[in-house]
Amino acid sequence: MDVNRCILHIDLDAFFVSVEQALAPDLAGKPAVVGGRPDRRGVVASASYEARVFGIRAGMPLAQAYRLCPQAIFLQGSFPAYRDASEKFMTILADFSPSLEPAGLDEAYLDVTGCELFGTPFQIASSIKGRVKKELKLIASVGIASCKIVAKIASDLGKPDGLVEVAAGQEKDFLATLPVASIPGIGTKTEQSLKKMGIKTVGQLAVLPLEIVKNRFGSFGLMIHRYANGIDDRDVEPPGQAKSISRETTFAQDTSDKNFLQAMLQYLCERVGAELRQQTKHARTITLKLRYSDFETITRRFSSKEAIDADESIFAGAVKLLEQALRGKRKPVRLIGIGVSNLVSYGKQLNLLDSTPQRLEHLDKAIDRIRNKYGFTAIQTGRTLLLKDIFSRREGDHILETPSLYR
Ligand code: TTP
Ligand code: MG
Repeated sequence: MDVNRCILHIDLDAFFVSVEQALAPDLAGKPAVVGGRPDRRGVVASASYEARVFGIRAGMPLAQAYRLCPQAIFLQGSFPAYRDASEKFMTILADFSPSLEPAGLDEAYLDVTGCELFGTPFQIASSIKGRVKKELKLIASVGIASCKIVAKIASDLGKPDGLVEVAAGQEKDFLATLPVASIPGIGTKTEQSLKKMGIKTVGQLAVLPLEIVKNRFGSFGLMIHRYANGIDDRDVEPPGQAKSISRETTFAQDTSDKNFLQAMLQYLCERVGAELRQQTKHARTITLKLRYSDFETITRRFSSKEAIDADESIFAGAVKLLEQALRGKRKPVRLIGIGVSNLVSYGKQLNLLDSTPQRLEHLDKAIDRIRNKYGFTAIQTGRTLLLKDIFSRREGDHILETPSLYR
């Protein structure tokens, strides 16, 4: 606990769907789902709270969502609109404190320590909610606490339209009765393991002897134990220090076709590369994510001393990881994703760091310019031509790839 800090966690309610509802007010108050047509494969990305009454949840197959609520409105989704809303949301937050850390498109941490000028933390949270509602027609849920983890759990607990403040010193009491799954990072697997140990609430986890959590869950165990005790030293880190950039996509059909996988990988590398260059960053680490048909999910990482930003360099690393990952595996692939991290900013060291051949640099720059003007798929390169059919089948706005949530 740090009584000196005051951190807000702000998360928009039913983000994708709420943006759709703000754009088409006749959707307001109705069960609606973003993710695509229910007769296609794919999962629910976002469900309105009206749809959640029927049991629909993010991550659920669309077909199941349809069975639960056939009258729900199923929307394809339009990523540019979400990005636009996200940027406006972050701009509002930045008015309240320079210490702003976006943690996703629709969520952010804001350190308001010493921001008395704008009022008490509760008043700041209320002002944020008011501006988001008025200017974006969206609803924000806010948690206020002395550390990130408690602020995040508090914003989640109050949803929808929440505003929950946890007074300094009350963190442990606040968490004690909540189910362990309230702690971000504790998924079904850990939840089940803890249950077998007789641990159901955060309070029970908090008092477990350290040796037991360490032996059972390693360093992850120590982290959730600290969180369960309301202890989280992480600072709010503004995006200058952005940690990673990633893109992933789920296939319409599971596939073992190596050429196709490589084509999609190249496309995703190009998306990541474009974003990297837009942020004027270089990356030292590449991470491949694969989900197989049976939902087994793996990540493979590669780091080098050299920091890169060229599409071709990212792809070269990624394709090696893909080959390693597929070696000896028979299972078809359901999802593929690529991320870069360990980012460094362009700066005086550019010449030292940047060993990208000039040819590649010019090529990427030229392609970036055209894509910025005419859209990303205006140019398709090399093996991504294989994906032409996919691009042409998907009409209008579509979510082919989403920034992945490697959390
Ligand atoms: P969340 O904030 O987790 O979900 P949400 O905003 O839809 O609902 P709420 O916060 O009220 O519980 O995620 C933000 C957006 O990220 C969400 O609107 C859609 C996208 N997303 C996916 O694409 N896939 C997912 O599995 C999840 C959880 C979210
Ligand atoms: Mg949200």
